[in-house]
Amino acid sequence: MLDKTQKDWWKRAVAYQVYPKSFQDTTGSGVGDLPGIVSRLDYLQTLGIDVIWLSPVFASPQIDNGYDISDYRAIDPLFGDLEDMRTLIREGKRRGIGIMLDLVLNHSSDRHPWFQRARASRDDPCHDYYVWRDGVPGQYPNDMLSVFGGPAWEWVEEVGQYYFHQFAPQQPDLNWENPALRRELYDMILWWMDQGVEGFRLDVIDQIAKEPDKKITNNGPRLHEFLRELSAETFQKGCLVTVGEAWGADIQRARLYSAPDGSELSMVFQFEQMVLDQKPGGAKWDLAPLPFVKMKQSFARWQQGLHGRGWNSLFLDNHDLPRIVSRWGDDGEYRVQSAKLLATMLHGMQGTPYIYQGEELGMTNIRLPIDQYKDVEILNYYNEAVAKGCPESRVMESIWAKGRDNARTPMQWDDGPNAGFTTGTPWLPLNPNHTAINAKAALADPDSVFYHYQALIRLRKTYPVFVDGDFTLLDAEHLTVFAYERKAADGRLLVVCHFGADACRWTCPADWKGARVLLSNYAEPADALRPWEAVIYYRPAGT
Ligand code: TEU
Repeated sequence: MLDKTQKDWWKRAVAYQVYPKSFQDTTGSGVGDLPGIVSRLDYLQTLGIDVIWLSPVFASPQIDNGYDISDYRAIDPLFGDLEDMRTLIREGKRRGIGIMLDLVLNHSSDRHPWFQRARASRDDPCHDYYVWRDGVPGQYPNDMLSVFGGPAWEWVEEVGQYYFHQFAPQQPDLNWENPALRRELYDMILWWMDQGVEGFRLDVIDQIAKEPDKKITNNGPRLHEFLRELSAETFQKGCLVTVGEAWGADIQRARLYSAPDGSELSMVFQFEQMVLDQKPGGAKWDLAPLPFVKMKQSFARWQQGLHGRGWNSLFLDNHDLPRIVSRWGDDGEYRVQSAKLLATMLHGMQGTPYIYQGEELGMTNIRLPIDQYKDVEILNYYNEAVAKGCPESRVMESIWAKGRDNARTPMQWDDGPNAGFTTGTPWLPLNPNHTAINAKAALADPDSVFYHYQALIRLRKTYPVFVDGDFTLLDAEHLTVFAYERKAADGRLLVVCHFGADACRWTCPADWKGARVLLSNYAEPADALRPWEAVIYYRPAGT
């Protein structure tokens, strides 16, 4: 177990994201719940993780699956109650697994009492907790659009004003310019810290310092000022792990966010690699092949840019992204090999790895007819694109490739009815491949993707070079091989990953001949790289 009283313990940690709706149902409601997570803690302990990032379980109308919070201090009855949360925290701690809550501080639900008061009267102190502009019905303050489509402004008759929303209209943006609002948020965070949570993930944190009159959404002028205040008033009073979601972060900014003095956060989720396979300047739905060489160079820049000057988070999957094995791997013939390769590529790097539920099983994307999707982003996109005359088949291709529900289908626990996820009707269909791809089968197979992740986690905890080592990209222009070296006081690593189904001649650097193999996705060594082969070599210092 990690000693979480040590400063920067999270640099040695591995995190696991639970999307509660889809993890484990214990009531037959078809929706996962907190007791369900408790019942699977032993599984997570076997995997070897140290913290769970729990997507929001707070009271919410669930317009955006809990990213629309109506009470930050209450658990949504869908998931259980506060007592269940306390049990989860306690039972997790017993197994060395901490809970990171997902704080949505950029916006609340329109059902939050603050907003209910804000929309009723301009004179209410809560009115200024949100972002309002005068106007007349039908004439928006400006032409800004929301991330989920449609205008970013919504008219409220009672006050004769528009409010600003970067996401759905039911997610009004909070006004961080208001000190009383900030204080309310800090008190709420301190309250959760008292409940024993070990960290927080901060939703779209780079969007809090918005200035709609200048059309500024992320990276607003006061962003880092707000973050430093937030951190000093809350996180720095404990020994927590914090990660901010920051689509707009470049390396320069990530150094501020994750400054080694701890003045802001532990680290950020940045998305530079995750947007490479969309058309330059295009929207997420405009598909393009992955530019492999650019992808390697991008990872290398981040590895080197934050080494000693900040801290990376490492992830390929989350609840907003399609399944990585379907996206950058091969979810057909080489599903197992390529899932292991992707894990190896990522877990060999410096940073804190995040595993998204089911990634450790090599879970894949799903193709549903449009009427079976639930995600507000998918449904809005479909309606808008079809109305604009985009052929439906093309719209569906985009949704099947990039839609967020790909990652949100229920966890595949076994080959029984509904994969052991629920005894009721699942809120989102299960992937039909659950009869073959499931946790029970993975645990019974020593060559499974699961055990590969377990091995990677063990290696990180055994060899300091995984945590501390620097990063050198090898053969930068190679079209299928991603190879890099890491070096620290204890020794060196060489990670070699061959992205492709063809055999490939790749010459190991001379000083690596005969080095020990720490982990590979093939049982025996060979002269050429085989389909989706991934190997980690190690040399102790001085050899
Ligand atoms: O995501 C932020 C965000 O910008 C995403 O909506 C992103 O643009 C989209 O998912 C790409 O497909 C966070 C949460 O992770 C997401 O689940 C929420 O819907 C969103 O914020 C609003 O809270």
